[in-house]
Amino acid sequence: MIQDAILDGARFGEKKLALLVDPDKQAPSALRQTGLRAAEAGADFLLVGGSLLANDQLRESLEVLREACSLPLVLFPGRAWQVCDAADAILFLSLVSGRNPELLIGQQVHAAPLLAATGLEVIPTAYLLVDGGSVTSATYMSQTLPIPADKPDIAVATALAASFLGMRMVYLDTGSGAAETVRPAMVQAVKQATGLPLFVGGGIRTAAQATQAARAGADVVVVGTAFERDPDLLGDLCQAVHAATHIASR
Ligand code: 1GP
Repeated sequence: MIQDAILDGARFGEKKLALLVDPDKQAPSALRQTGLRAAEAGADFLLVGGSLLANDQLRESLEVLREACSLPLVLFPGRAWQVCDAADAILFLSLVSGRNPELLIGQQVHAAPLLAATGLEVIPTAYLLVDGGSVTSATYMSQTLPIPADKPDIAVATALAASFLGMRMVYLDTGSGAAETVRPAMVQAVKQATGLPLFVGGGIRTAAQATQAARAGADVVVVGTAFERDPDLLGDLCQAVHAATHIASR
């Protein structure tokens, strides 16, 4: 079970890197190479999805990735129709930083019967968008206000509420391609307050930023845009995240 692997990793301070693959940005024909490179670089799993997903190639994309590598495939859906049984698991997200009922519970109601009919592992995840200095697709498409970057107390209150509602993971995200990453003070505060496995992503482009996120408390560091711009970076980013494991557990 992927959720158990993430929970165990978080318990023992093992840091993971998830590569975000947006099928809108890479044609299925290019994804074989992505899968191969991700496995070779040492990524722990793939997150597949996006805010828009304008093309209808989700299943094909997953099948190509499956054939190219043995990494777990986890859906990161922007909408209910991004449910596909060619993946292994789904981050069942509720956008708790926003007040858009459609993304708090509406889409989830549409997705639930589809999910019940598949064997997909469902991972209940509180999704918090944080201001990263630019309007990202995630913020625009969700029509919600992100949490101000310098207000860790709001992120803590939001993540705690989600944890009391029973959500099992927290994802702090400034959105794909964001100018800035989530600040370490916010990562640290949310991790400390909730103790839940924590995903952190958005705007991570360098090994130093990946290390910073992992050391601050991220259990899973998510990278997308940096890989799209320079696939050769992924090895360094994975190494940086995995090296933080030893630091965190000392
Ligand atoms: C977005 O956290 C992910 O949801 C990844 O962001 O594309 O900026 O790495 P980047």
